[in-house]
Amino acid sequence: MTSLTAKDKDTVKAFWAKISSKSQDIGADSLNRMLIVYPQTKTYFSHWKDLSPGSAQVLKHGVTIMGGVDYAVTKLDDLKAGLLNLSELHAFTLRVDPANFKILSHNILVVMAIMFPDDFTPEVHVSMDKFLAAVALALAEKYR
Ligand code: HNI
Repeated sequence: MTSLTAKDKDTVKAFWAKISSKSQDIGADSLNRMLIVYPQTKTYFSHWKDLSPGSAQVLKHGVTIMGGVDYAVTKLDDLKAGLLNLSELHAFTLRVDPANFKILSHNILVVMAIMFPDDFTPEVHVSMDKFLAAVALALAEKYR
């Protein structure tokens, strides 16, 4: 995976600044889609009592996930170090199969394209895709 160029980082920061006020909606819809389109991911949330779209827990976790993405945007220059704790949580405590990181990232891109069609240009798309792939790689770091 090619690393993020300076241009990628600027593109990610500029796009994120534009859309982060909607991060709750982005997170909730991305999580909803992941649970519906890839139902195998539900197993990680079986301890939740209500997995239905728009449930308080799904909405709340949508905010949580995007909080992680928001934090990753501030750690663009060293995602592995920045996301170390989160990687340990997902690897050791939650035992999330790292293949699912790509699945969630895909859904986040789909929701961004739907919600921000004008801003989500091909240039933004490639930088956001590379950024989310780098986040997935950093989250999978502790699996090695
Ligand atoms: Ni993830 C908890 C961020 C992908 C399943 N996850 C978190 C938390 C953050 C977070 C932040 C809260 C940590 C805390 O409580 O301190 N998760 C992210 C990010 C990504 C991601 C940034 C990728 C972009 N998580 C995934 C994926 C799955 C996943 C792909 C499963 C398919 N995450 C969880 C579960 C929890 C979780 C399960 C605990 C939720 C709970 O309430 O018990």
